[in-house]
Amino acid sequence: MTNGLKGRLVVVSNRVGDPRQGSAGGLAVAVGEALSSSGGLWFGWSGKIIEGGAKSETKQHRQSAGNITLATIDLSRDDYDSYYLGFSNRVIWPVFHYRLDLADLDAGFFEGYQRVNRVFAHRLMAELRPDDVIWIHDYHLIPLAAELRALGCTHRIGFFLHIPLPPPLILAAIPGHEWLIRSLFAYDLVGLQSHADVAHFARYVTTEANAEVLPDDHYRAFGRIVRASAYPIGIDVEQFRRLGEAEDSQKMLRMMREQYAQRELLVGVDRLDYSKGLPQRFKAFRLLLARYPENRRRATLVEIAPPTREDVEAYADIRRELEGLAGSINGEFGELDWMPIRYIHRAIARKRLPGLYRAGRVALVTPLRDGMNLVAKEYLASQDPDNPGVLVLSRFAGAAEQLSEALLVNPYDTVATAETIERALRMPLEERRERHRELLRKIRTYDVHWWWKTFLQDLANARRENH
Ligand code: GDG
Repeated sequence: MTNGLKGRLVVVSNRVGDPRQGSAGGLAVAVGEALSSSGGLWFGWSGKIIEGGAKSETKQHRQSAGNITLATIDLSRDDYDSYYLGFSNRVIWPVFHYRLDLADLDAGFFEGYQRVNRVFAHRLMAELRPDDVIWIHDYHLIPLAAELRALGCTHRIGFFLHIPLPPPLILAAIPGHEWLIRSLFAYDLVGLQSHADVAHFARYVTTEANAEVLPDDHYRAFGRIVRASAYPIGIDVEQFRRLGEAEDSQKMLRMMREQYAQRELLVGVDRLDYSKGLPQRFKAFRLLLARYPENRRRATLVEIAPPTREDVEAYADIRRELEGLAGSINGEFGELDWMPIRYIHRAIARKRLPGLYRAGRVALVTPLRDGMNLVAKEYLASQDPDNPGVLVLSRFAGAAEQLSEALLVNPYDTVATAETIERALRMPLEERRERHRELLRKIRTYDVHWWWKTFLQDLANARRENH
């Protein structure tokens, strides 16, 4: 399989993963596959922080992973604090997930964000060949194309935003939002997760930047034309199913079925993040037990929530809140032989995940806001089509636009969510099969191969009046 590009593919993302290591999820798997298909360069931060250095190190690491070259740079402590922890994770992440209350908007991280994007641009320029096609990923690197253009780069450059793009009036809370969105016009193609995100982009650029709307998702503003379209990211369904058939997953499934033989299992798998709606999920589960007592001693919620970004304060808060909630629910309803919630603050190996998903009669994927949510798709791919489980999915996950046959919920409405979980637990086999058949068909059609091929094809065909 090739990626259909004439030139070499150059991927840039904040973190760079070795695609040969099976542990990676989400972005790393998807991008790794696009790169492996015909080789290329993957450029990003090494993950190393240089203590004491004022400026980001110019030392570059280079490594080969099959037909992919991995090129990475280190960051100074200052740059890590302002670019990564600061602007990326204390400003863009919360605001783009509609959480102005958690954003640190007056802390002046902006300069560090700009500086690191400039360093990336300088380092990348030195790597480029004339026919390269560049694909930049995610919110850490929004202005990278603008910095590259400032250095004279005329390559095709695409951008994919993995997180949601909020409505204009939320975006406008970020000091420097005009600059941020203007910098998107340095790309030839901007990919977003959902049609809702594209609508927000269109509304922002027409109202705040007087953009002219052109046919086929093209917009003209700031003297440039950009295309912005939806490319909902998918998973490698067949690979995930194969992972489910392998011994590690089968062992996991057997273990779960033995341990919970008398129970009905609900599963949740999320990076521990305030966008994932975990406290609301626990509260809905508590209401399920309170309002539908037949679930006591039966329904067990297994929540796997490995830590992320623990050096951001909001993450320590959510962890404390969850531990408190799990403890109080287990204290209130638990019995000597039944613990309602198993909350595990550690990752489980990827090769065992399909077994866990398959053991779950119901999956609770209830983020308050999510770009897409791949866990929903992994759960569907892991089910037995003859006896599938039920997906309870937040209407605020990008995935809800596609996966309309899931049971959609408003995660803020814990009473309605509890009712929907009850409905999921009681759903007749025929209805479960029908819904699952349609959902599986969708995730197979719009899988990860579809995602990167369609994006790269559109990037190769993008209008080039800009150059
Ligand atoms: C961002 C956007 C968008 C989770 N726990 C474990 C584990 N995971 C894996 C899952 C899945 C991945 O991590 C999480 O992907 P999501 O899509 O659910 O969410 P984010 O990490 O927030 O990703 C999101 C995505 O980018 C892609 O564009 O869908 O909206 O926020 O693959 O399986 N993997 C292992 N152990 C765990 O405990 N091995």
